[in-house]
Amino acid sequence: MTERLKTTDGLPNDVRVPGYRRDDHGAGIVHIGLGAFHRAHQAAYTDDALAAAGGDWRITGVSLRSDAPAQELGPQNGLYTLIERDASGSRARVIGALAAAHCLRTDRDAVTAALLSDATRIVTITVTEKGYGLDRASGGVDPAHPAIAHDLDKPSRPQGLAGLLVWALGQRRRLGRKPFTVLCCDNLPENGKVLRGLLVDFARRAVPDLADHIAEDVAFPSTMVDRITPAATQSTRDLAEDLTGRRDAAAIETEGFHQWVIEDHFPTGRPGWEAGGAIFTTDVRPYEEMKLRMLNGAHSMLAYAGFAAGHRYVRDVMADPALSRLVTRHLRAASATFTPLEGVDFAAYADQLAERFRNPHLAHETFQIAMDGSEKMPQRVFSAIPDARAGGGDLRAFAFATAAWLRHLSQSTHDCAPYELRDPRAGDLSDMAQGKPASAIIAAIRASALVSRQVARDDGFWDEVNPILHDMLTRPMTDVIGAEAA
Ligand code: CS2
Repeated sequence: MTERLKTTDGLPNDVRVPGYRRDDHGAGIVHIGLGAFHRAHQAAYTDDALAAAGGDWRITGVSLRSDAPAQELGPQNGLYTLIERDASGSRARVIGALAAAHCLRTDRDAVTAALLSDATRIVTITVTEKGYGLDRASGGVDPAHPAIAHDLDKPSRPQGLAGLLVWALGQRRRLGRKPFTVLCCDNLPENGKVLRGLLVDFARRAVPDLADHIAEDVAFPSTMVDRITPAATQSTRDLAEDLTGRRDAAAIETEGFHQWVIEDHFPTGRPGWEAGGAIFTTDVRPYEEMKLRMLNGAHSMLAYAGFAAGHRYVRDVMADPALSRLVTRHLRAASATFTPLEGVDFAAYADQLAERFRNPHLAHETFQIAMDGSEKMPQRVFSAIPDARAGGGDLRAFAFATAAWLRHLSQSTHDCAPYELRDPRAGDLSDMAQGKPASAIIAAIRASALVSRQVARDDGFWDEVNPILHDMLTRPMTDVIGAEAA
C-alpha cells in the first residue's frame, strides 16, 4: 500500500514543498474552522509568508465540532496536499503551515491552551456564514442559534465561535496577556465590524465587564477572501496520490486563482502575507461588496437555477448557453450597482469570473453552493436591490435570482428529483414555501427578517419576481431559463 504523507522527504520533484524548515517556526495563529477553504486559502498564504518573511506564524487549526480534520491531519504532522487545477494543468503543493489540528469538542484543553498562549497573536476564522449566530437586524447575536443559546447559558464552557472567543479574550485579560487580533475570513460584508458587533453583544449578555475591553482593545480587521474550493472527495484524494505518490486523507483541490484583500490593522503583528499576493489596504468594503455581489451573487443564482435544471456542476451550468447568458447578465447587473473603484475594471473582473466558473477541471457542485441560502442571499443579492433602484438600473437579474432561490425553497419537484433543503432555517423556510403558490411564498418572504425593510416594501421588485416564480413552479425549468435568456 502507498505510504501516507508524513514528511516531504522523497516527494517527486514537481511537487512544491514548504520553502522553510517547519521546526524553525513556532505557532502564532489559531485558526477556527479547519475546512477546505482555509486549507486552500489562508494556510497557503501563510506557507508563502513563512518562506519569504519567516516568523513564528505557523497555525494551530481548530474545528469546533467535527474531529475529522484532526484525525486526518494529525497522523500527517499537519501536512496536506493542495492541488491547484486550471487550464494549465493540475499542480500539487504540500503545505507546511499547520503546526497542529485539534477539535474543541474532543480536545478542549489543547484548544484553550492555544487560545491562551502568549505566542498566539492572531485568531483567523472560517466557520461559514451560519457559524456566527448573527442576528442581521440588530447586528448582535441570535439567541435562538443553538451554539449562542448554549454559550449564553454556560459562558465558561463554550461550544460556539462567539462564546469561545469571548471566553478566551476574558481569560487572556485575567492572565495579563495581550488580546489577539481577530480576523474573520468568511463571505460577510464588513466582516471585521460584524464580528466585533457580535462579540461585544455576546459579552454584554454573558460577561458584561468584558464588553468595553472587546470593543476598545481588540483589533478586528476586515478582509475579502476569494478562492473557489469545492468540498474534497475521494477523487481529490486519488488525484493527490497520483501526483505525490503518498496517501493523503486531508488533500484539497482548488483553482489556480486566489485573492485576499486585508485591512492593515494588526497591533499584534502579522505574517508577511504579501508574499502570497495578499493586498493590504485601508478600506476593504468596496472589494468585499464587489466580490459578494458579483462572484457570490452570480454563484447563488447559477446554483439555484442550474440545480433545478439538472446541472450537477458549475462547469455544466456554464456549458449551457442560456444559463451562461444569464450569468453574464447577472454579473453586469451587479457591477452596475457600484461606484467606480480605483484600479478595478468591473467588466474585466466579470469576464475573469465567467472564465473561472467555466474551469473544466473543478467539480464544484451547484447543490453545495445552494446550501444556506438564507445566510447568503441578503448580502449577495438583496443588498444590490436598493442600489440598482437608486441608479435607475434594471432589477430583472436580481428578480430572477430571487425567484430561483424561492423555487429551491419550495422543493417543488415537478421537473426534478426530490432533494433535501440544507439551510439552518430549513424548517421555517419549508413551511413558508413548500407546496405554496408564488404569491404566498413571496408574501411570507417579504414579511420575514431575511429581507431588509426597504427591499420588503419595494412592490415593483416583487411584482417582477412573482411571474418568474410562478413559471418556475409550473413549467420545466429549462423552458423558463430558455425564455429568460432569449
Ligand atoms: C460559494 C463560495 O459556496 C458558495 O456559496 O459562492 O464558497 C465561493 O466559491 C467562494 O466565496 C469563492 O471565493
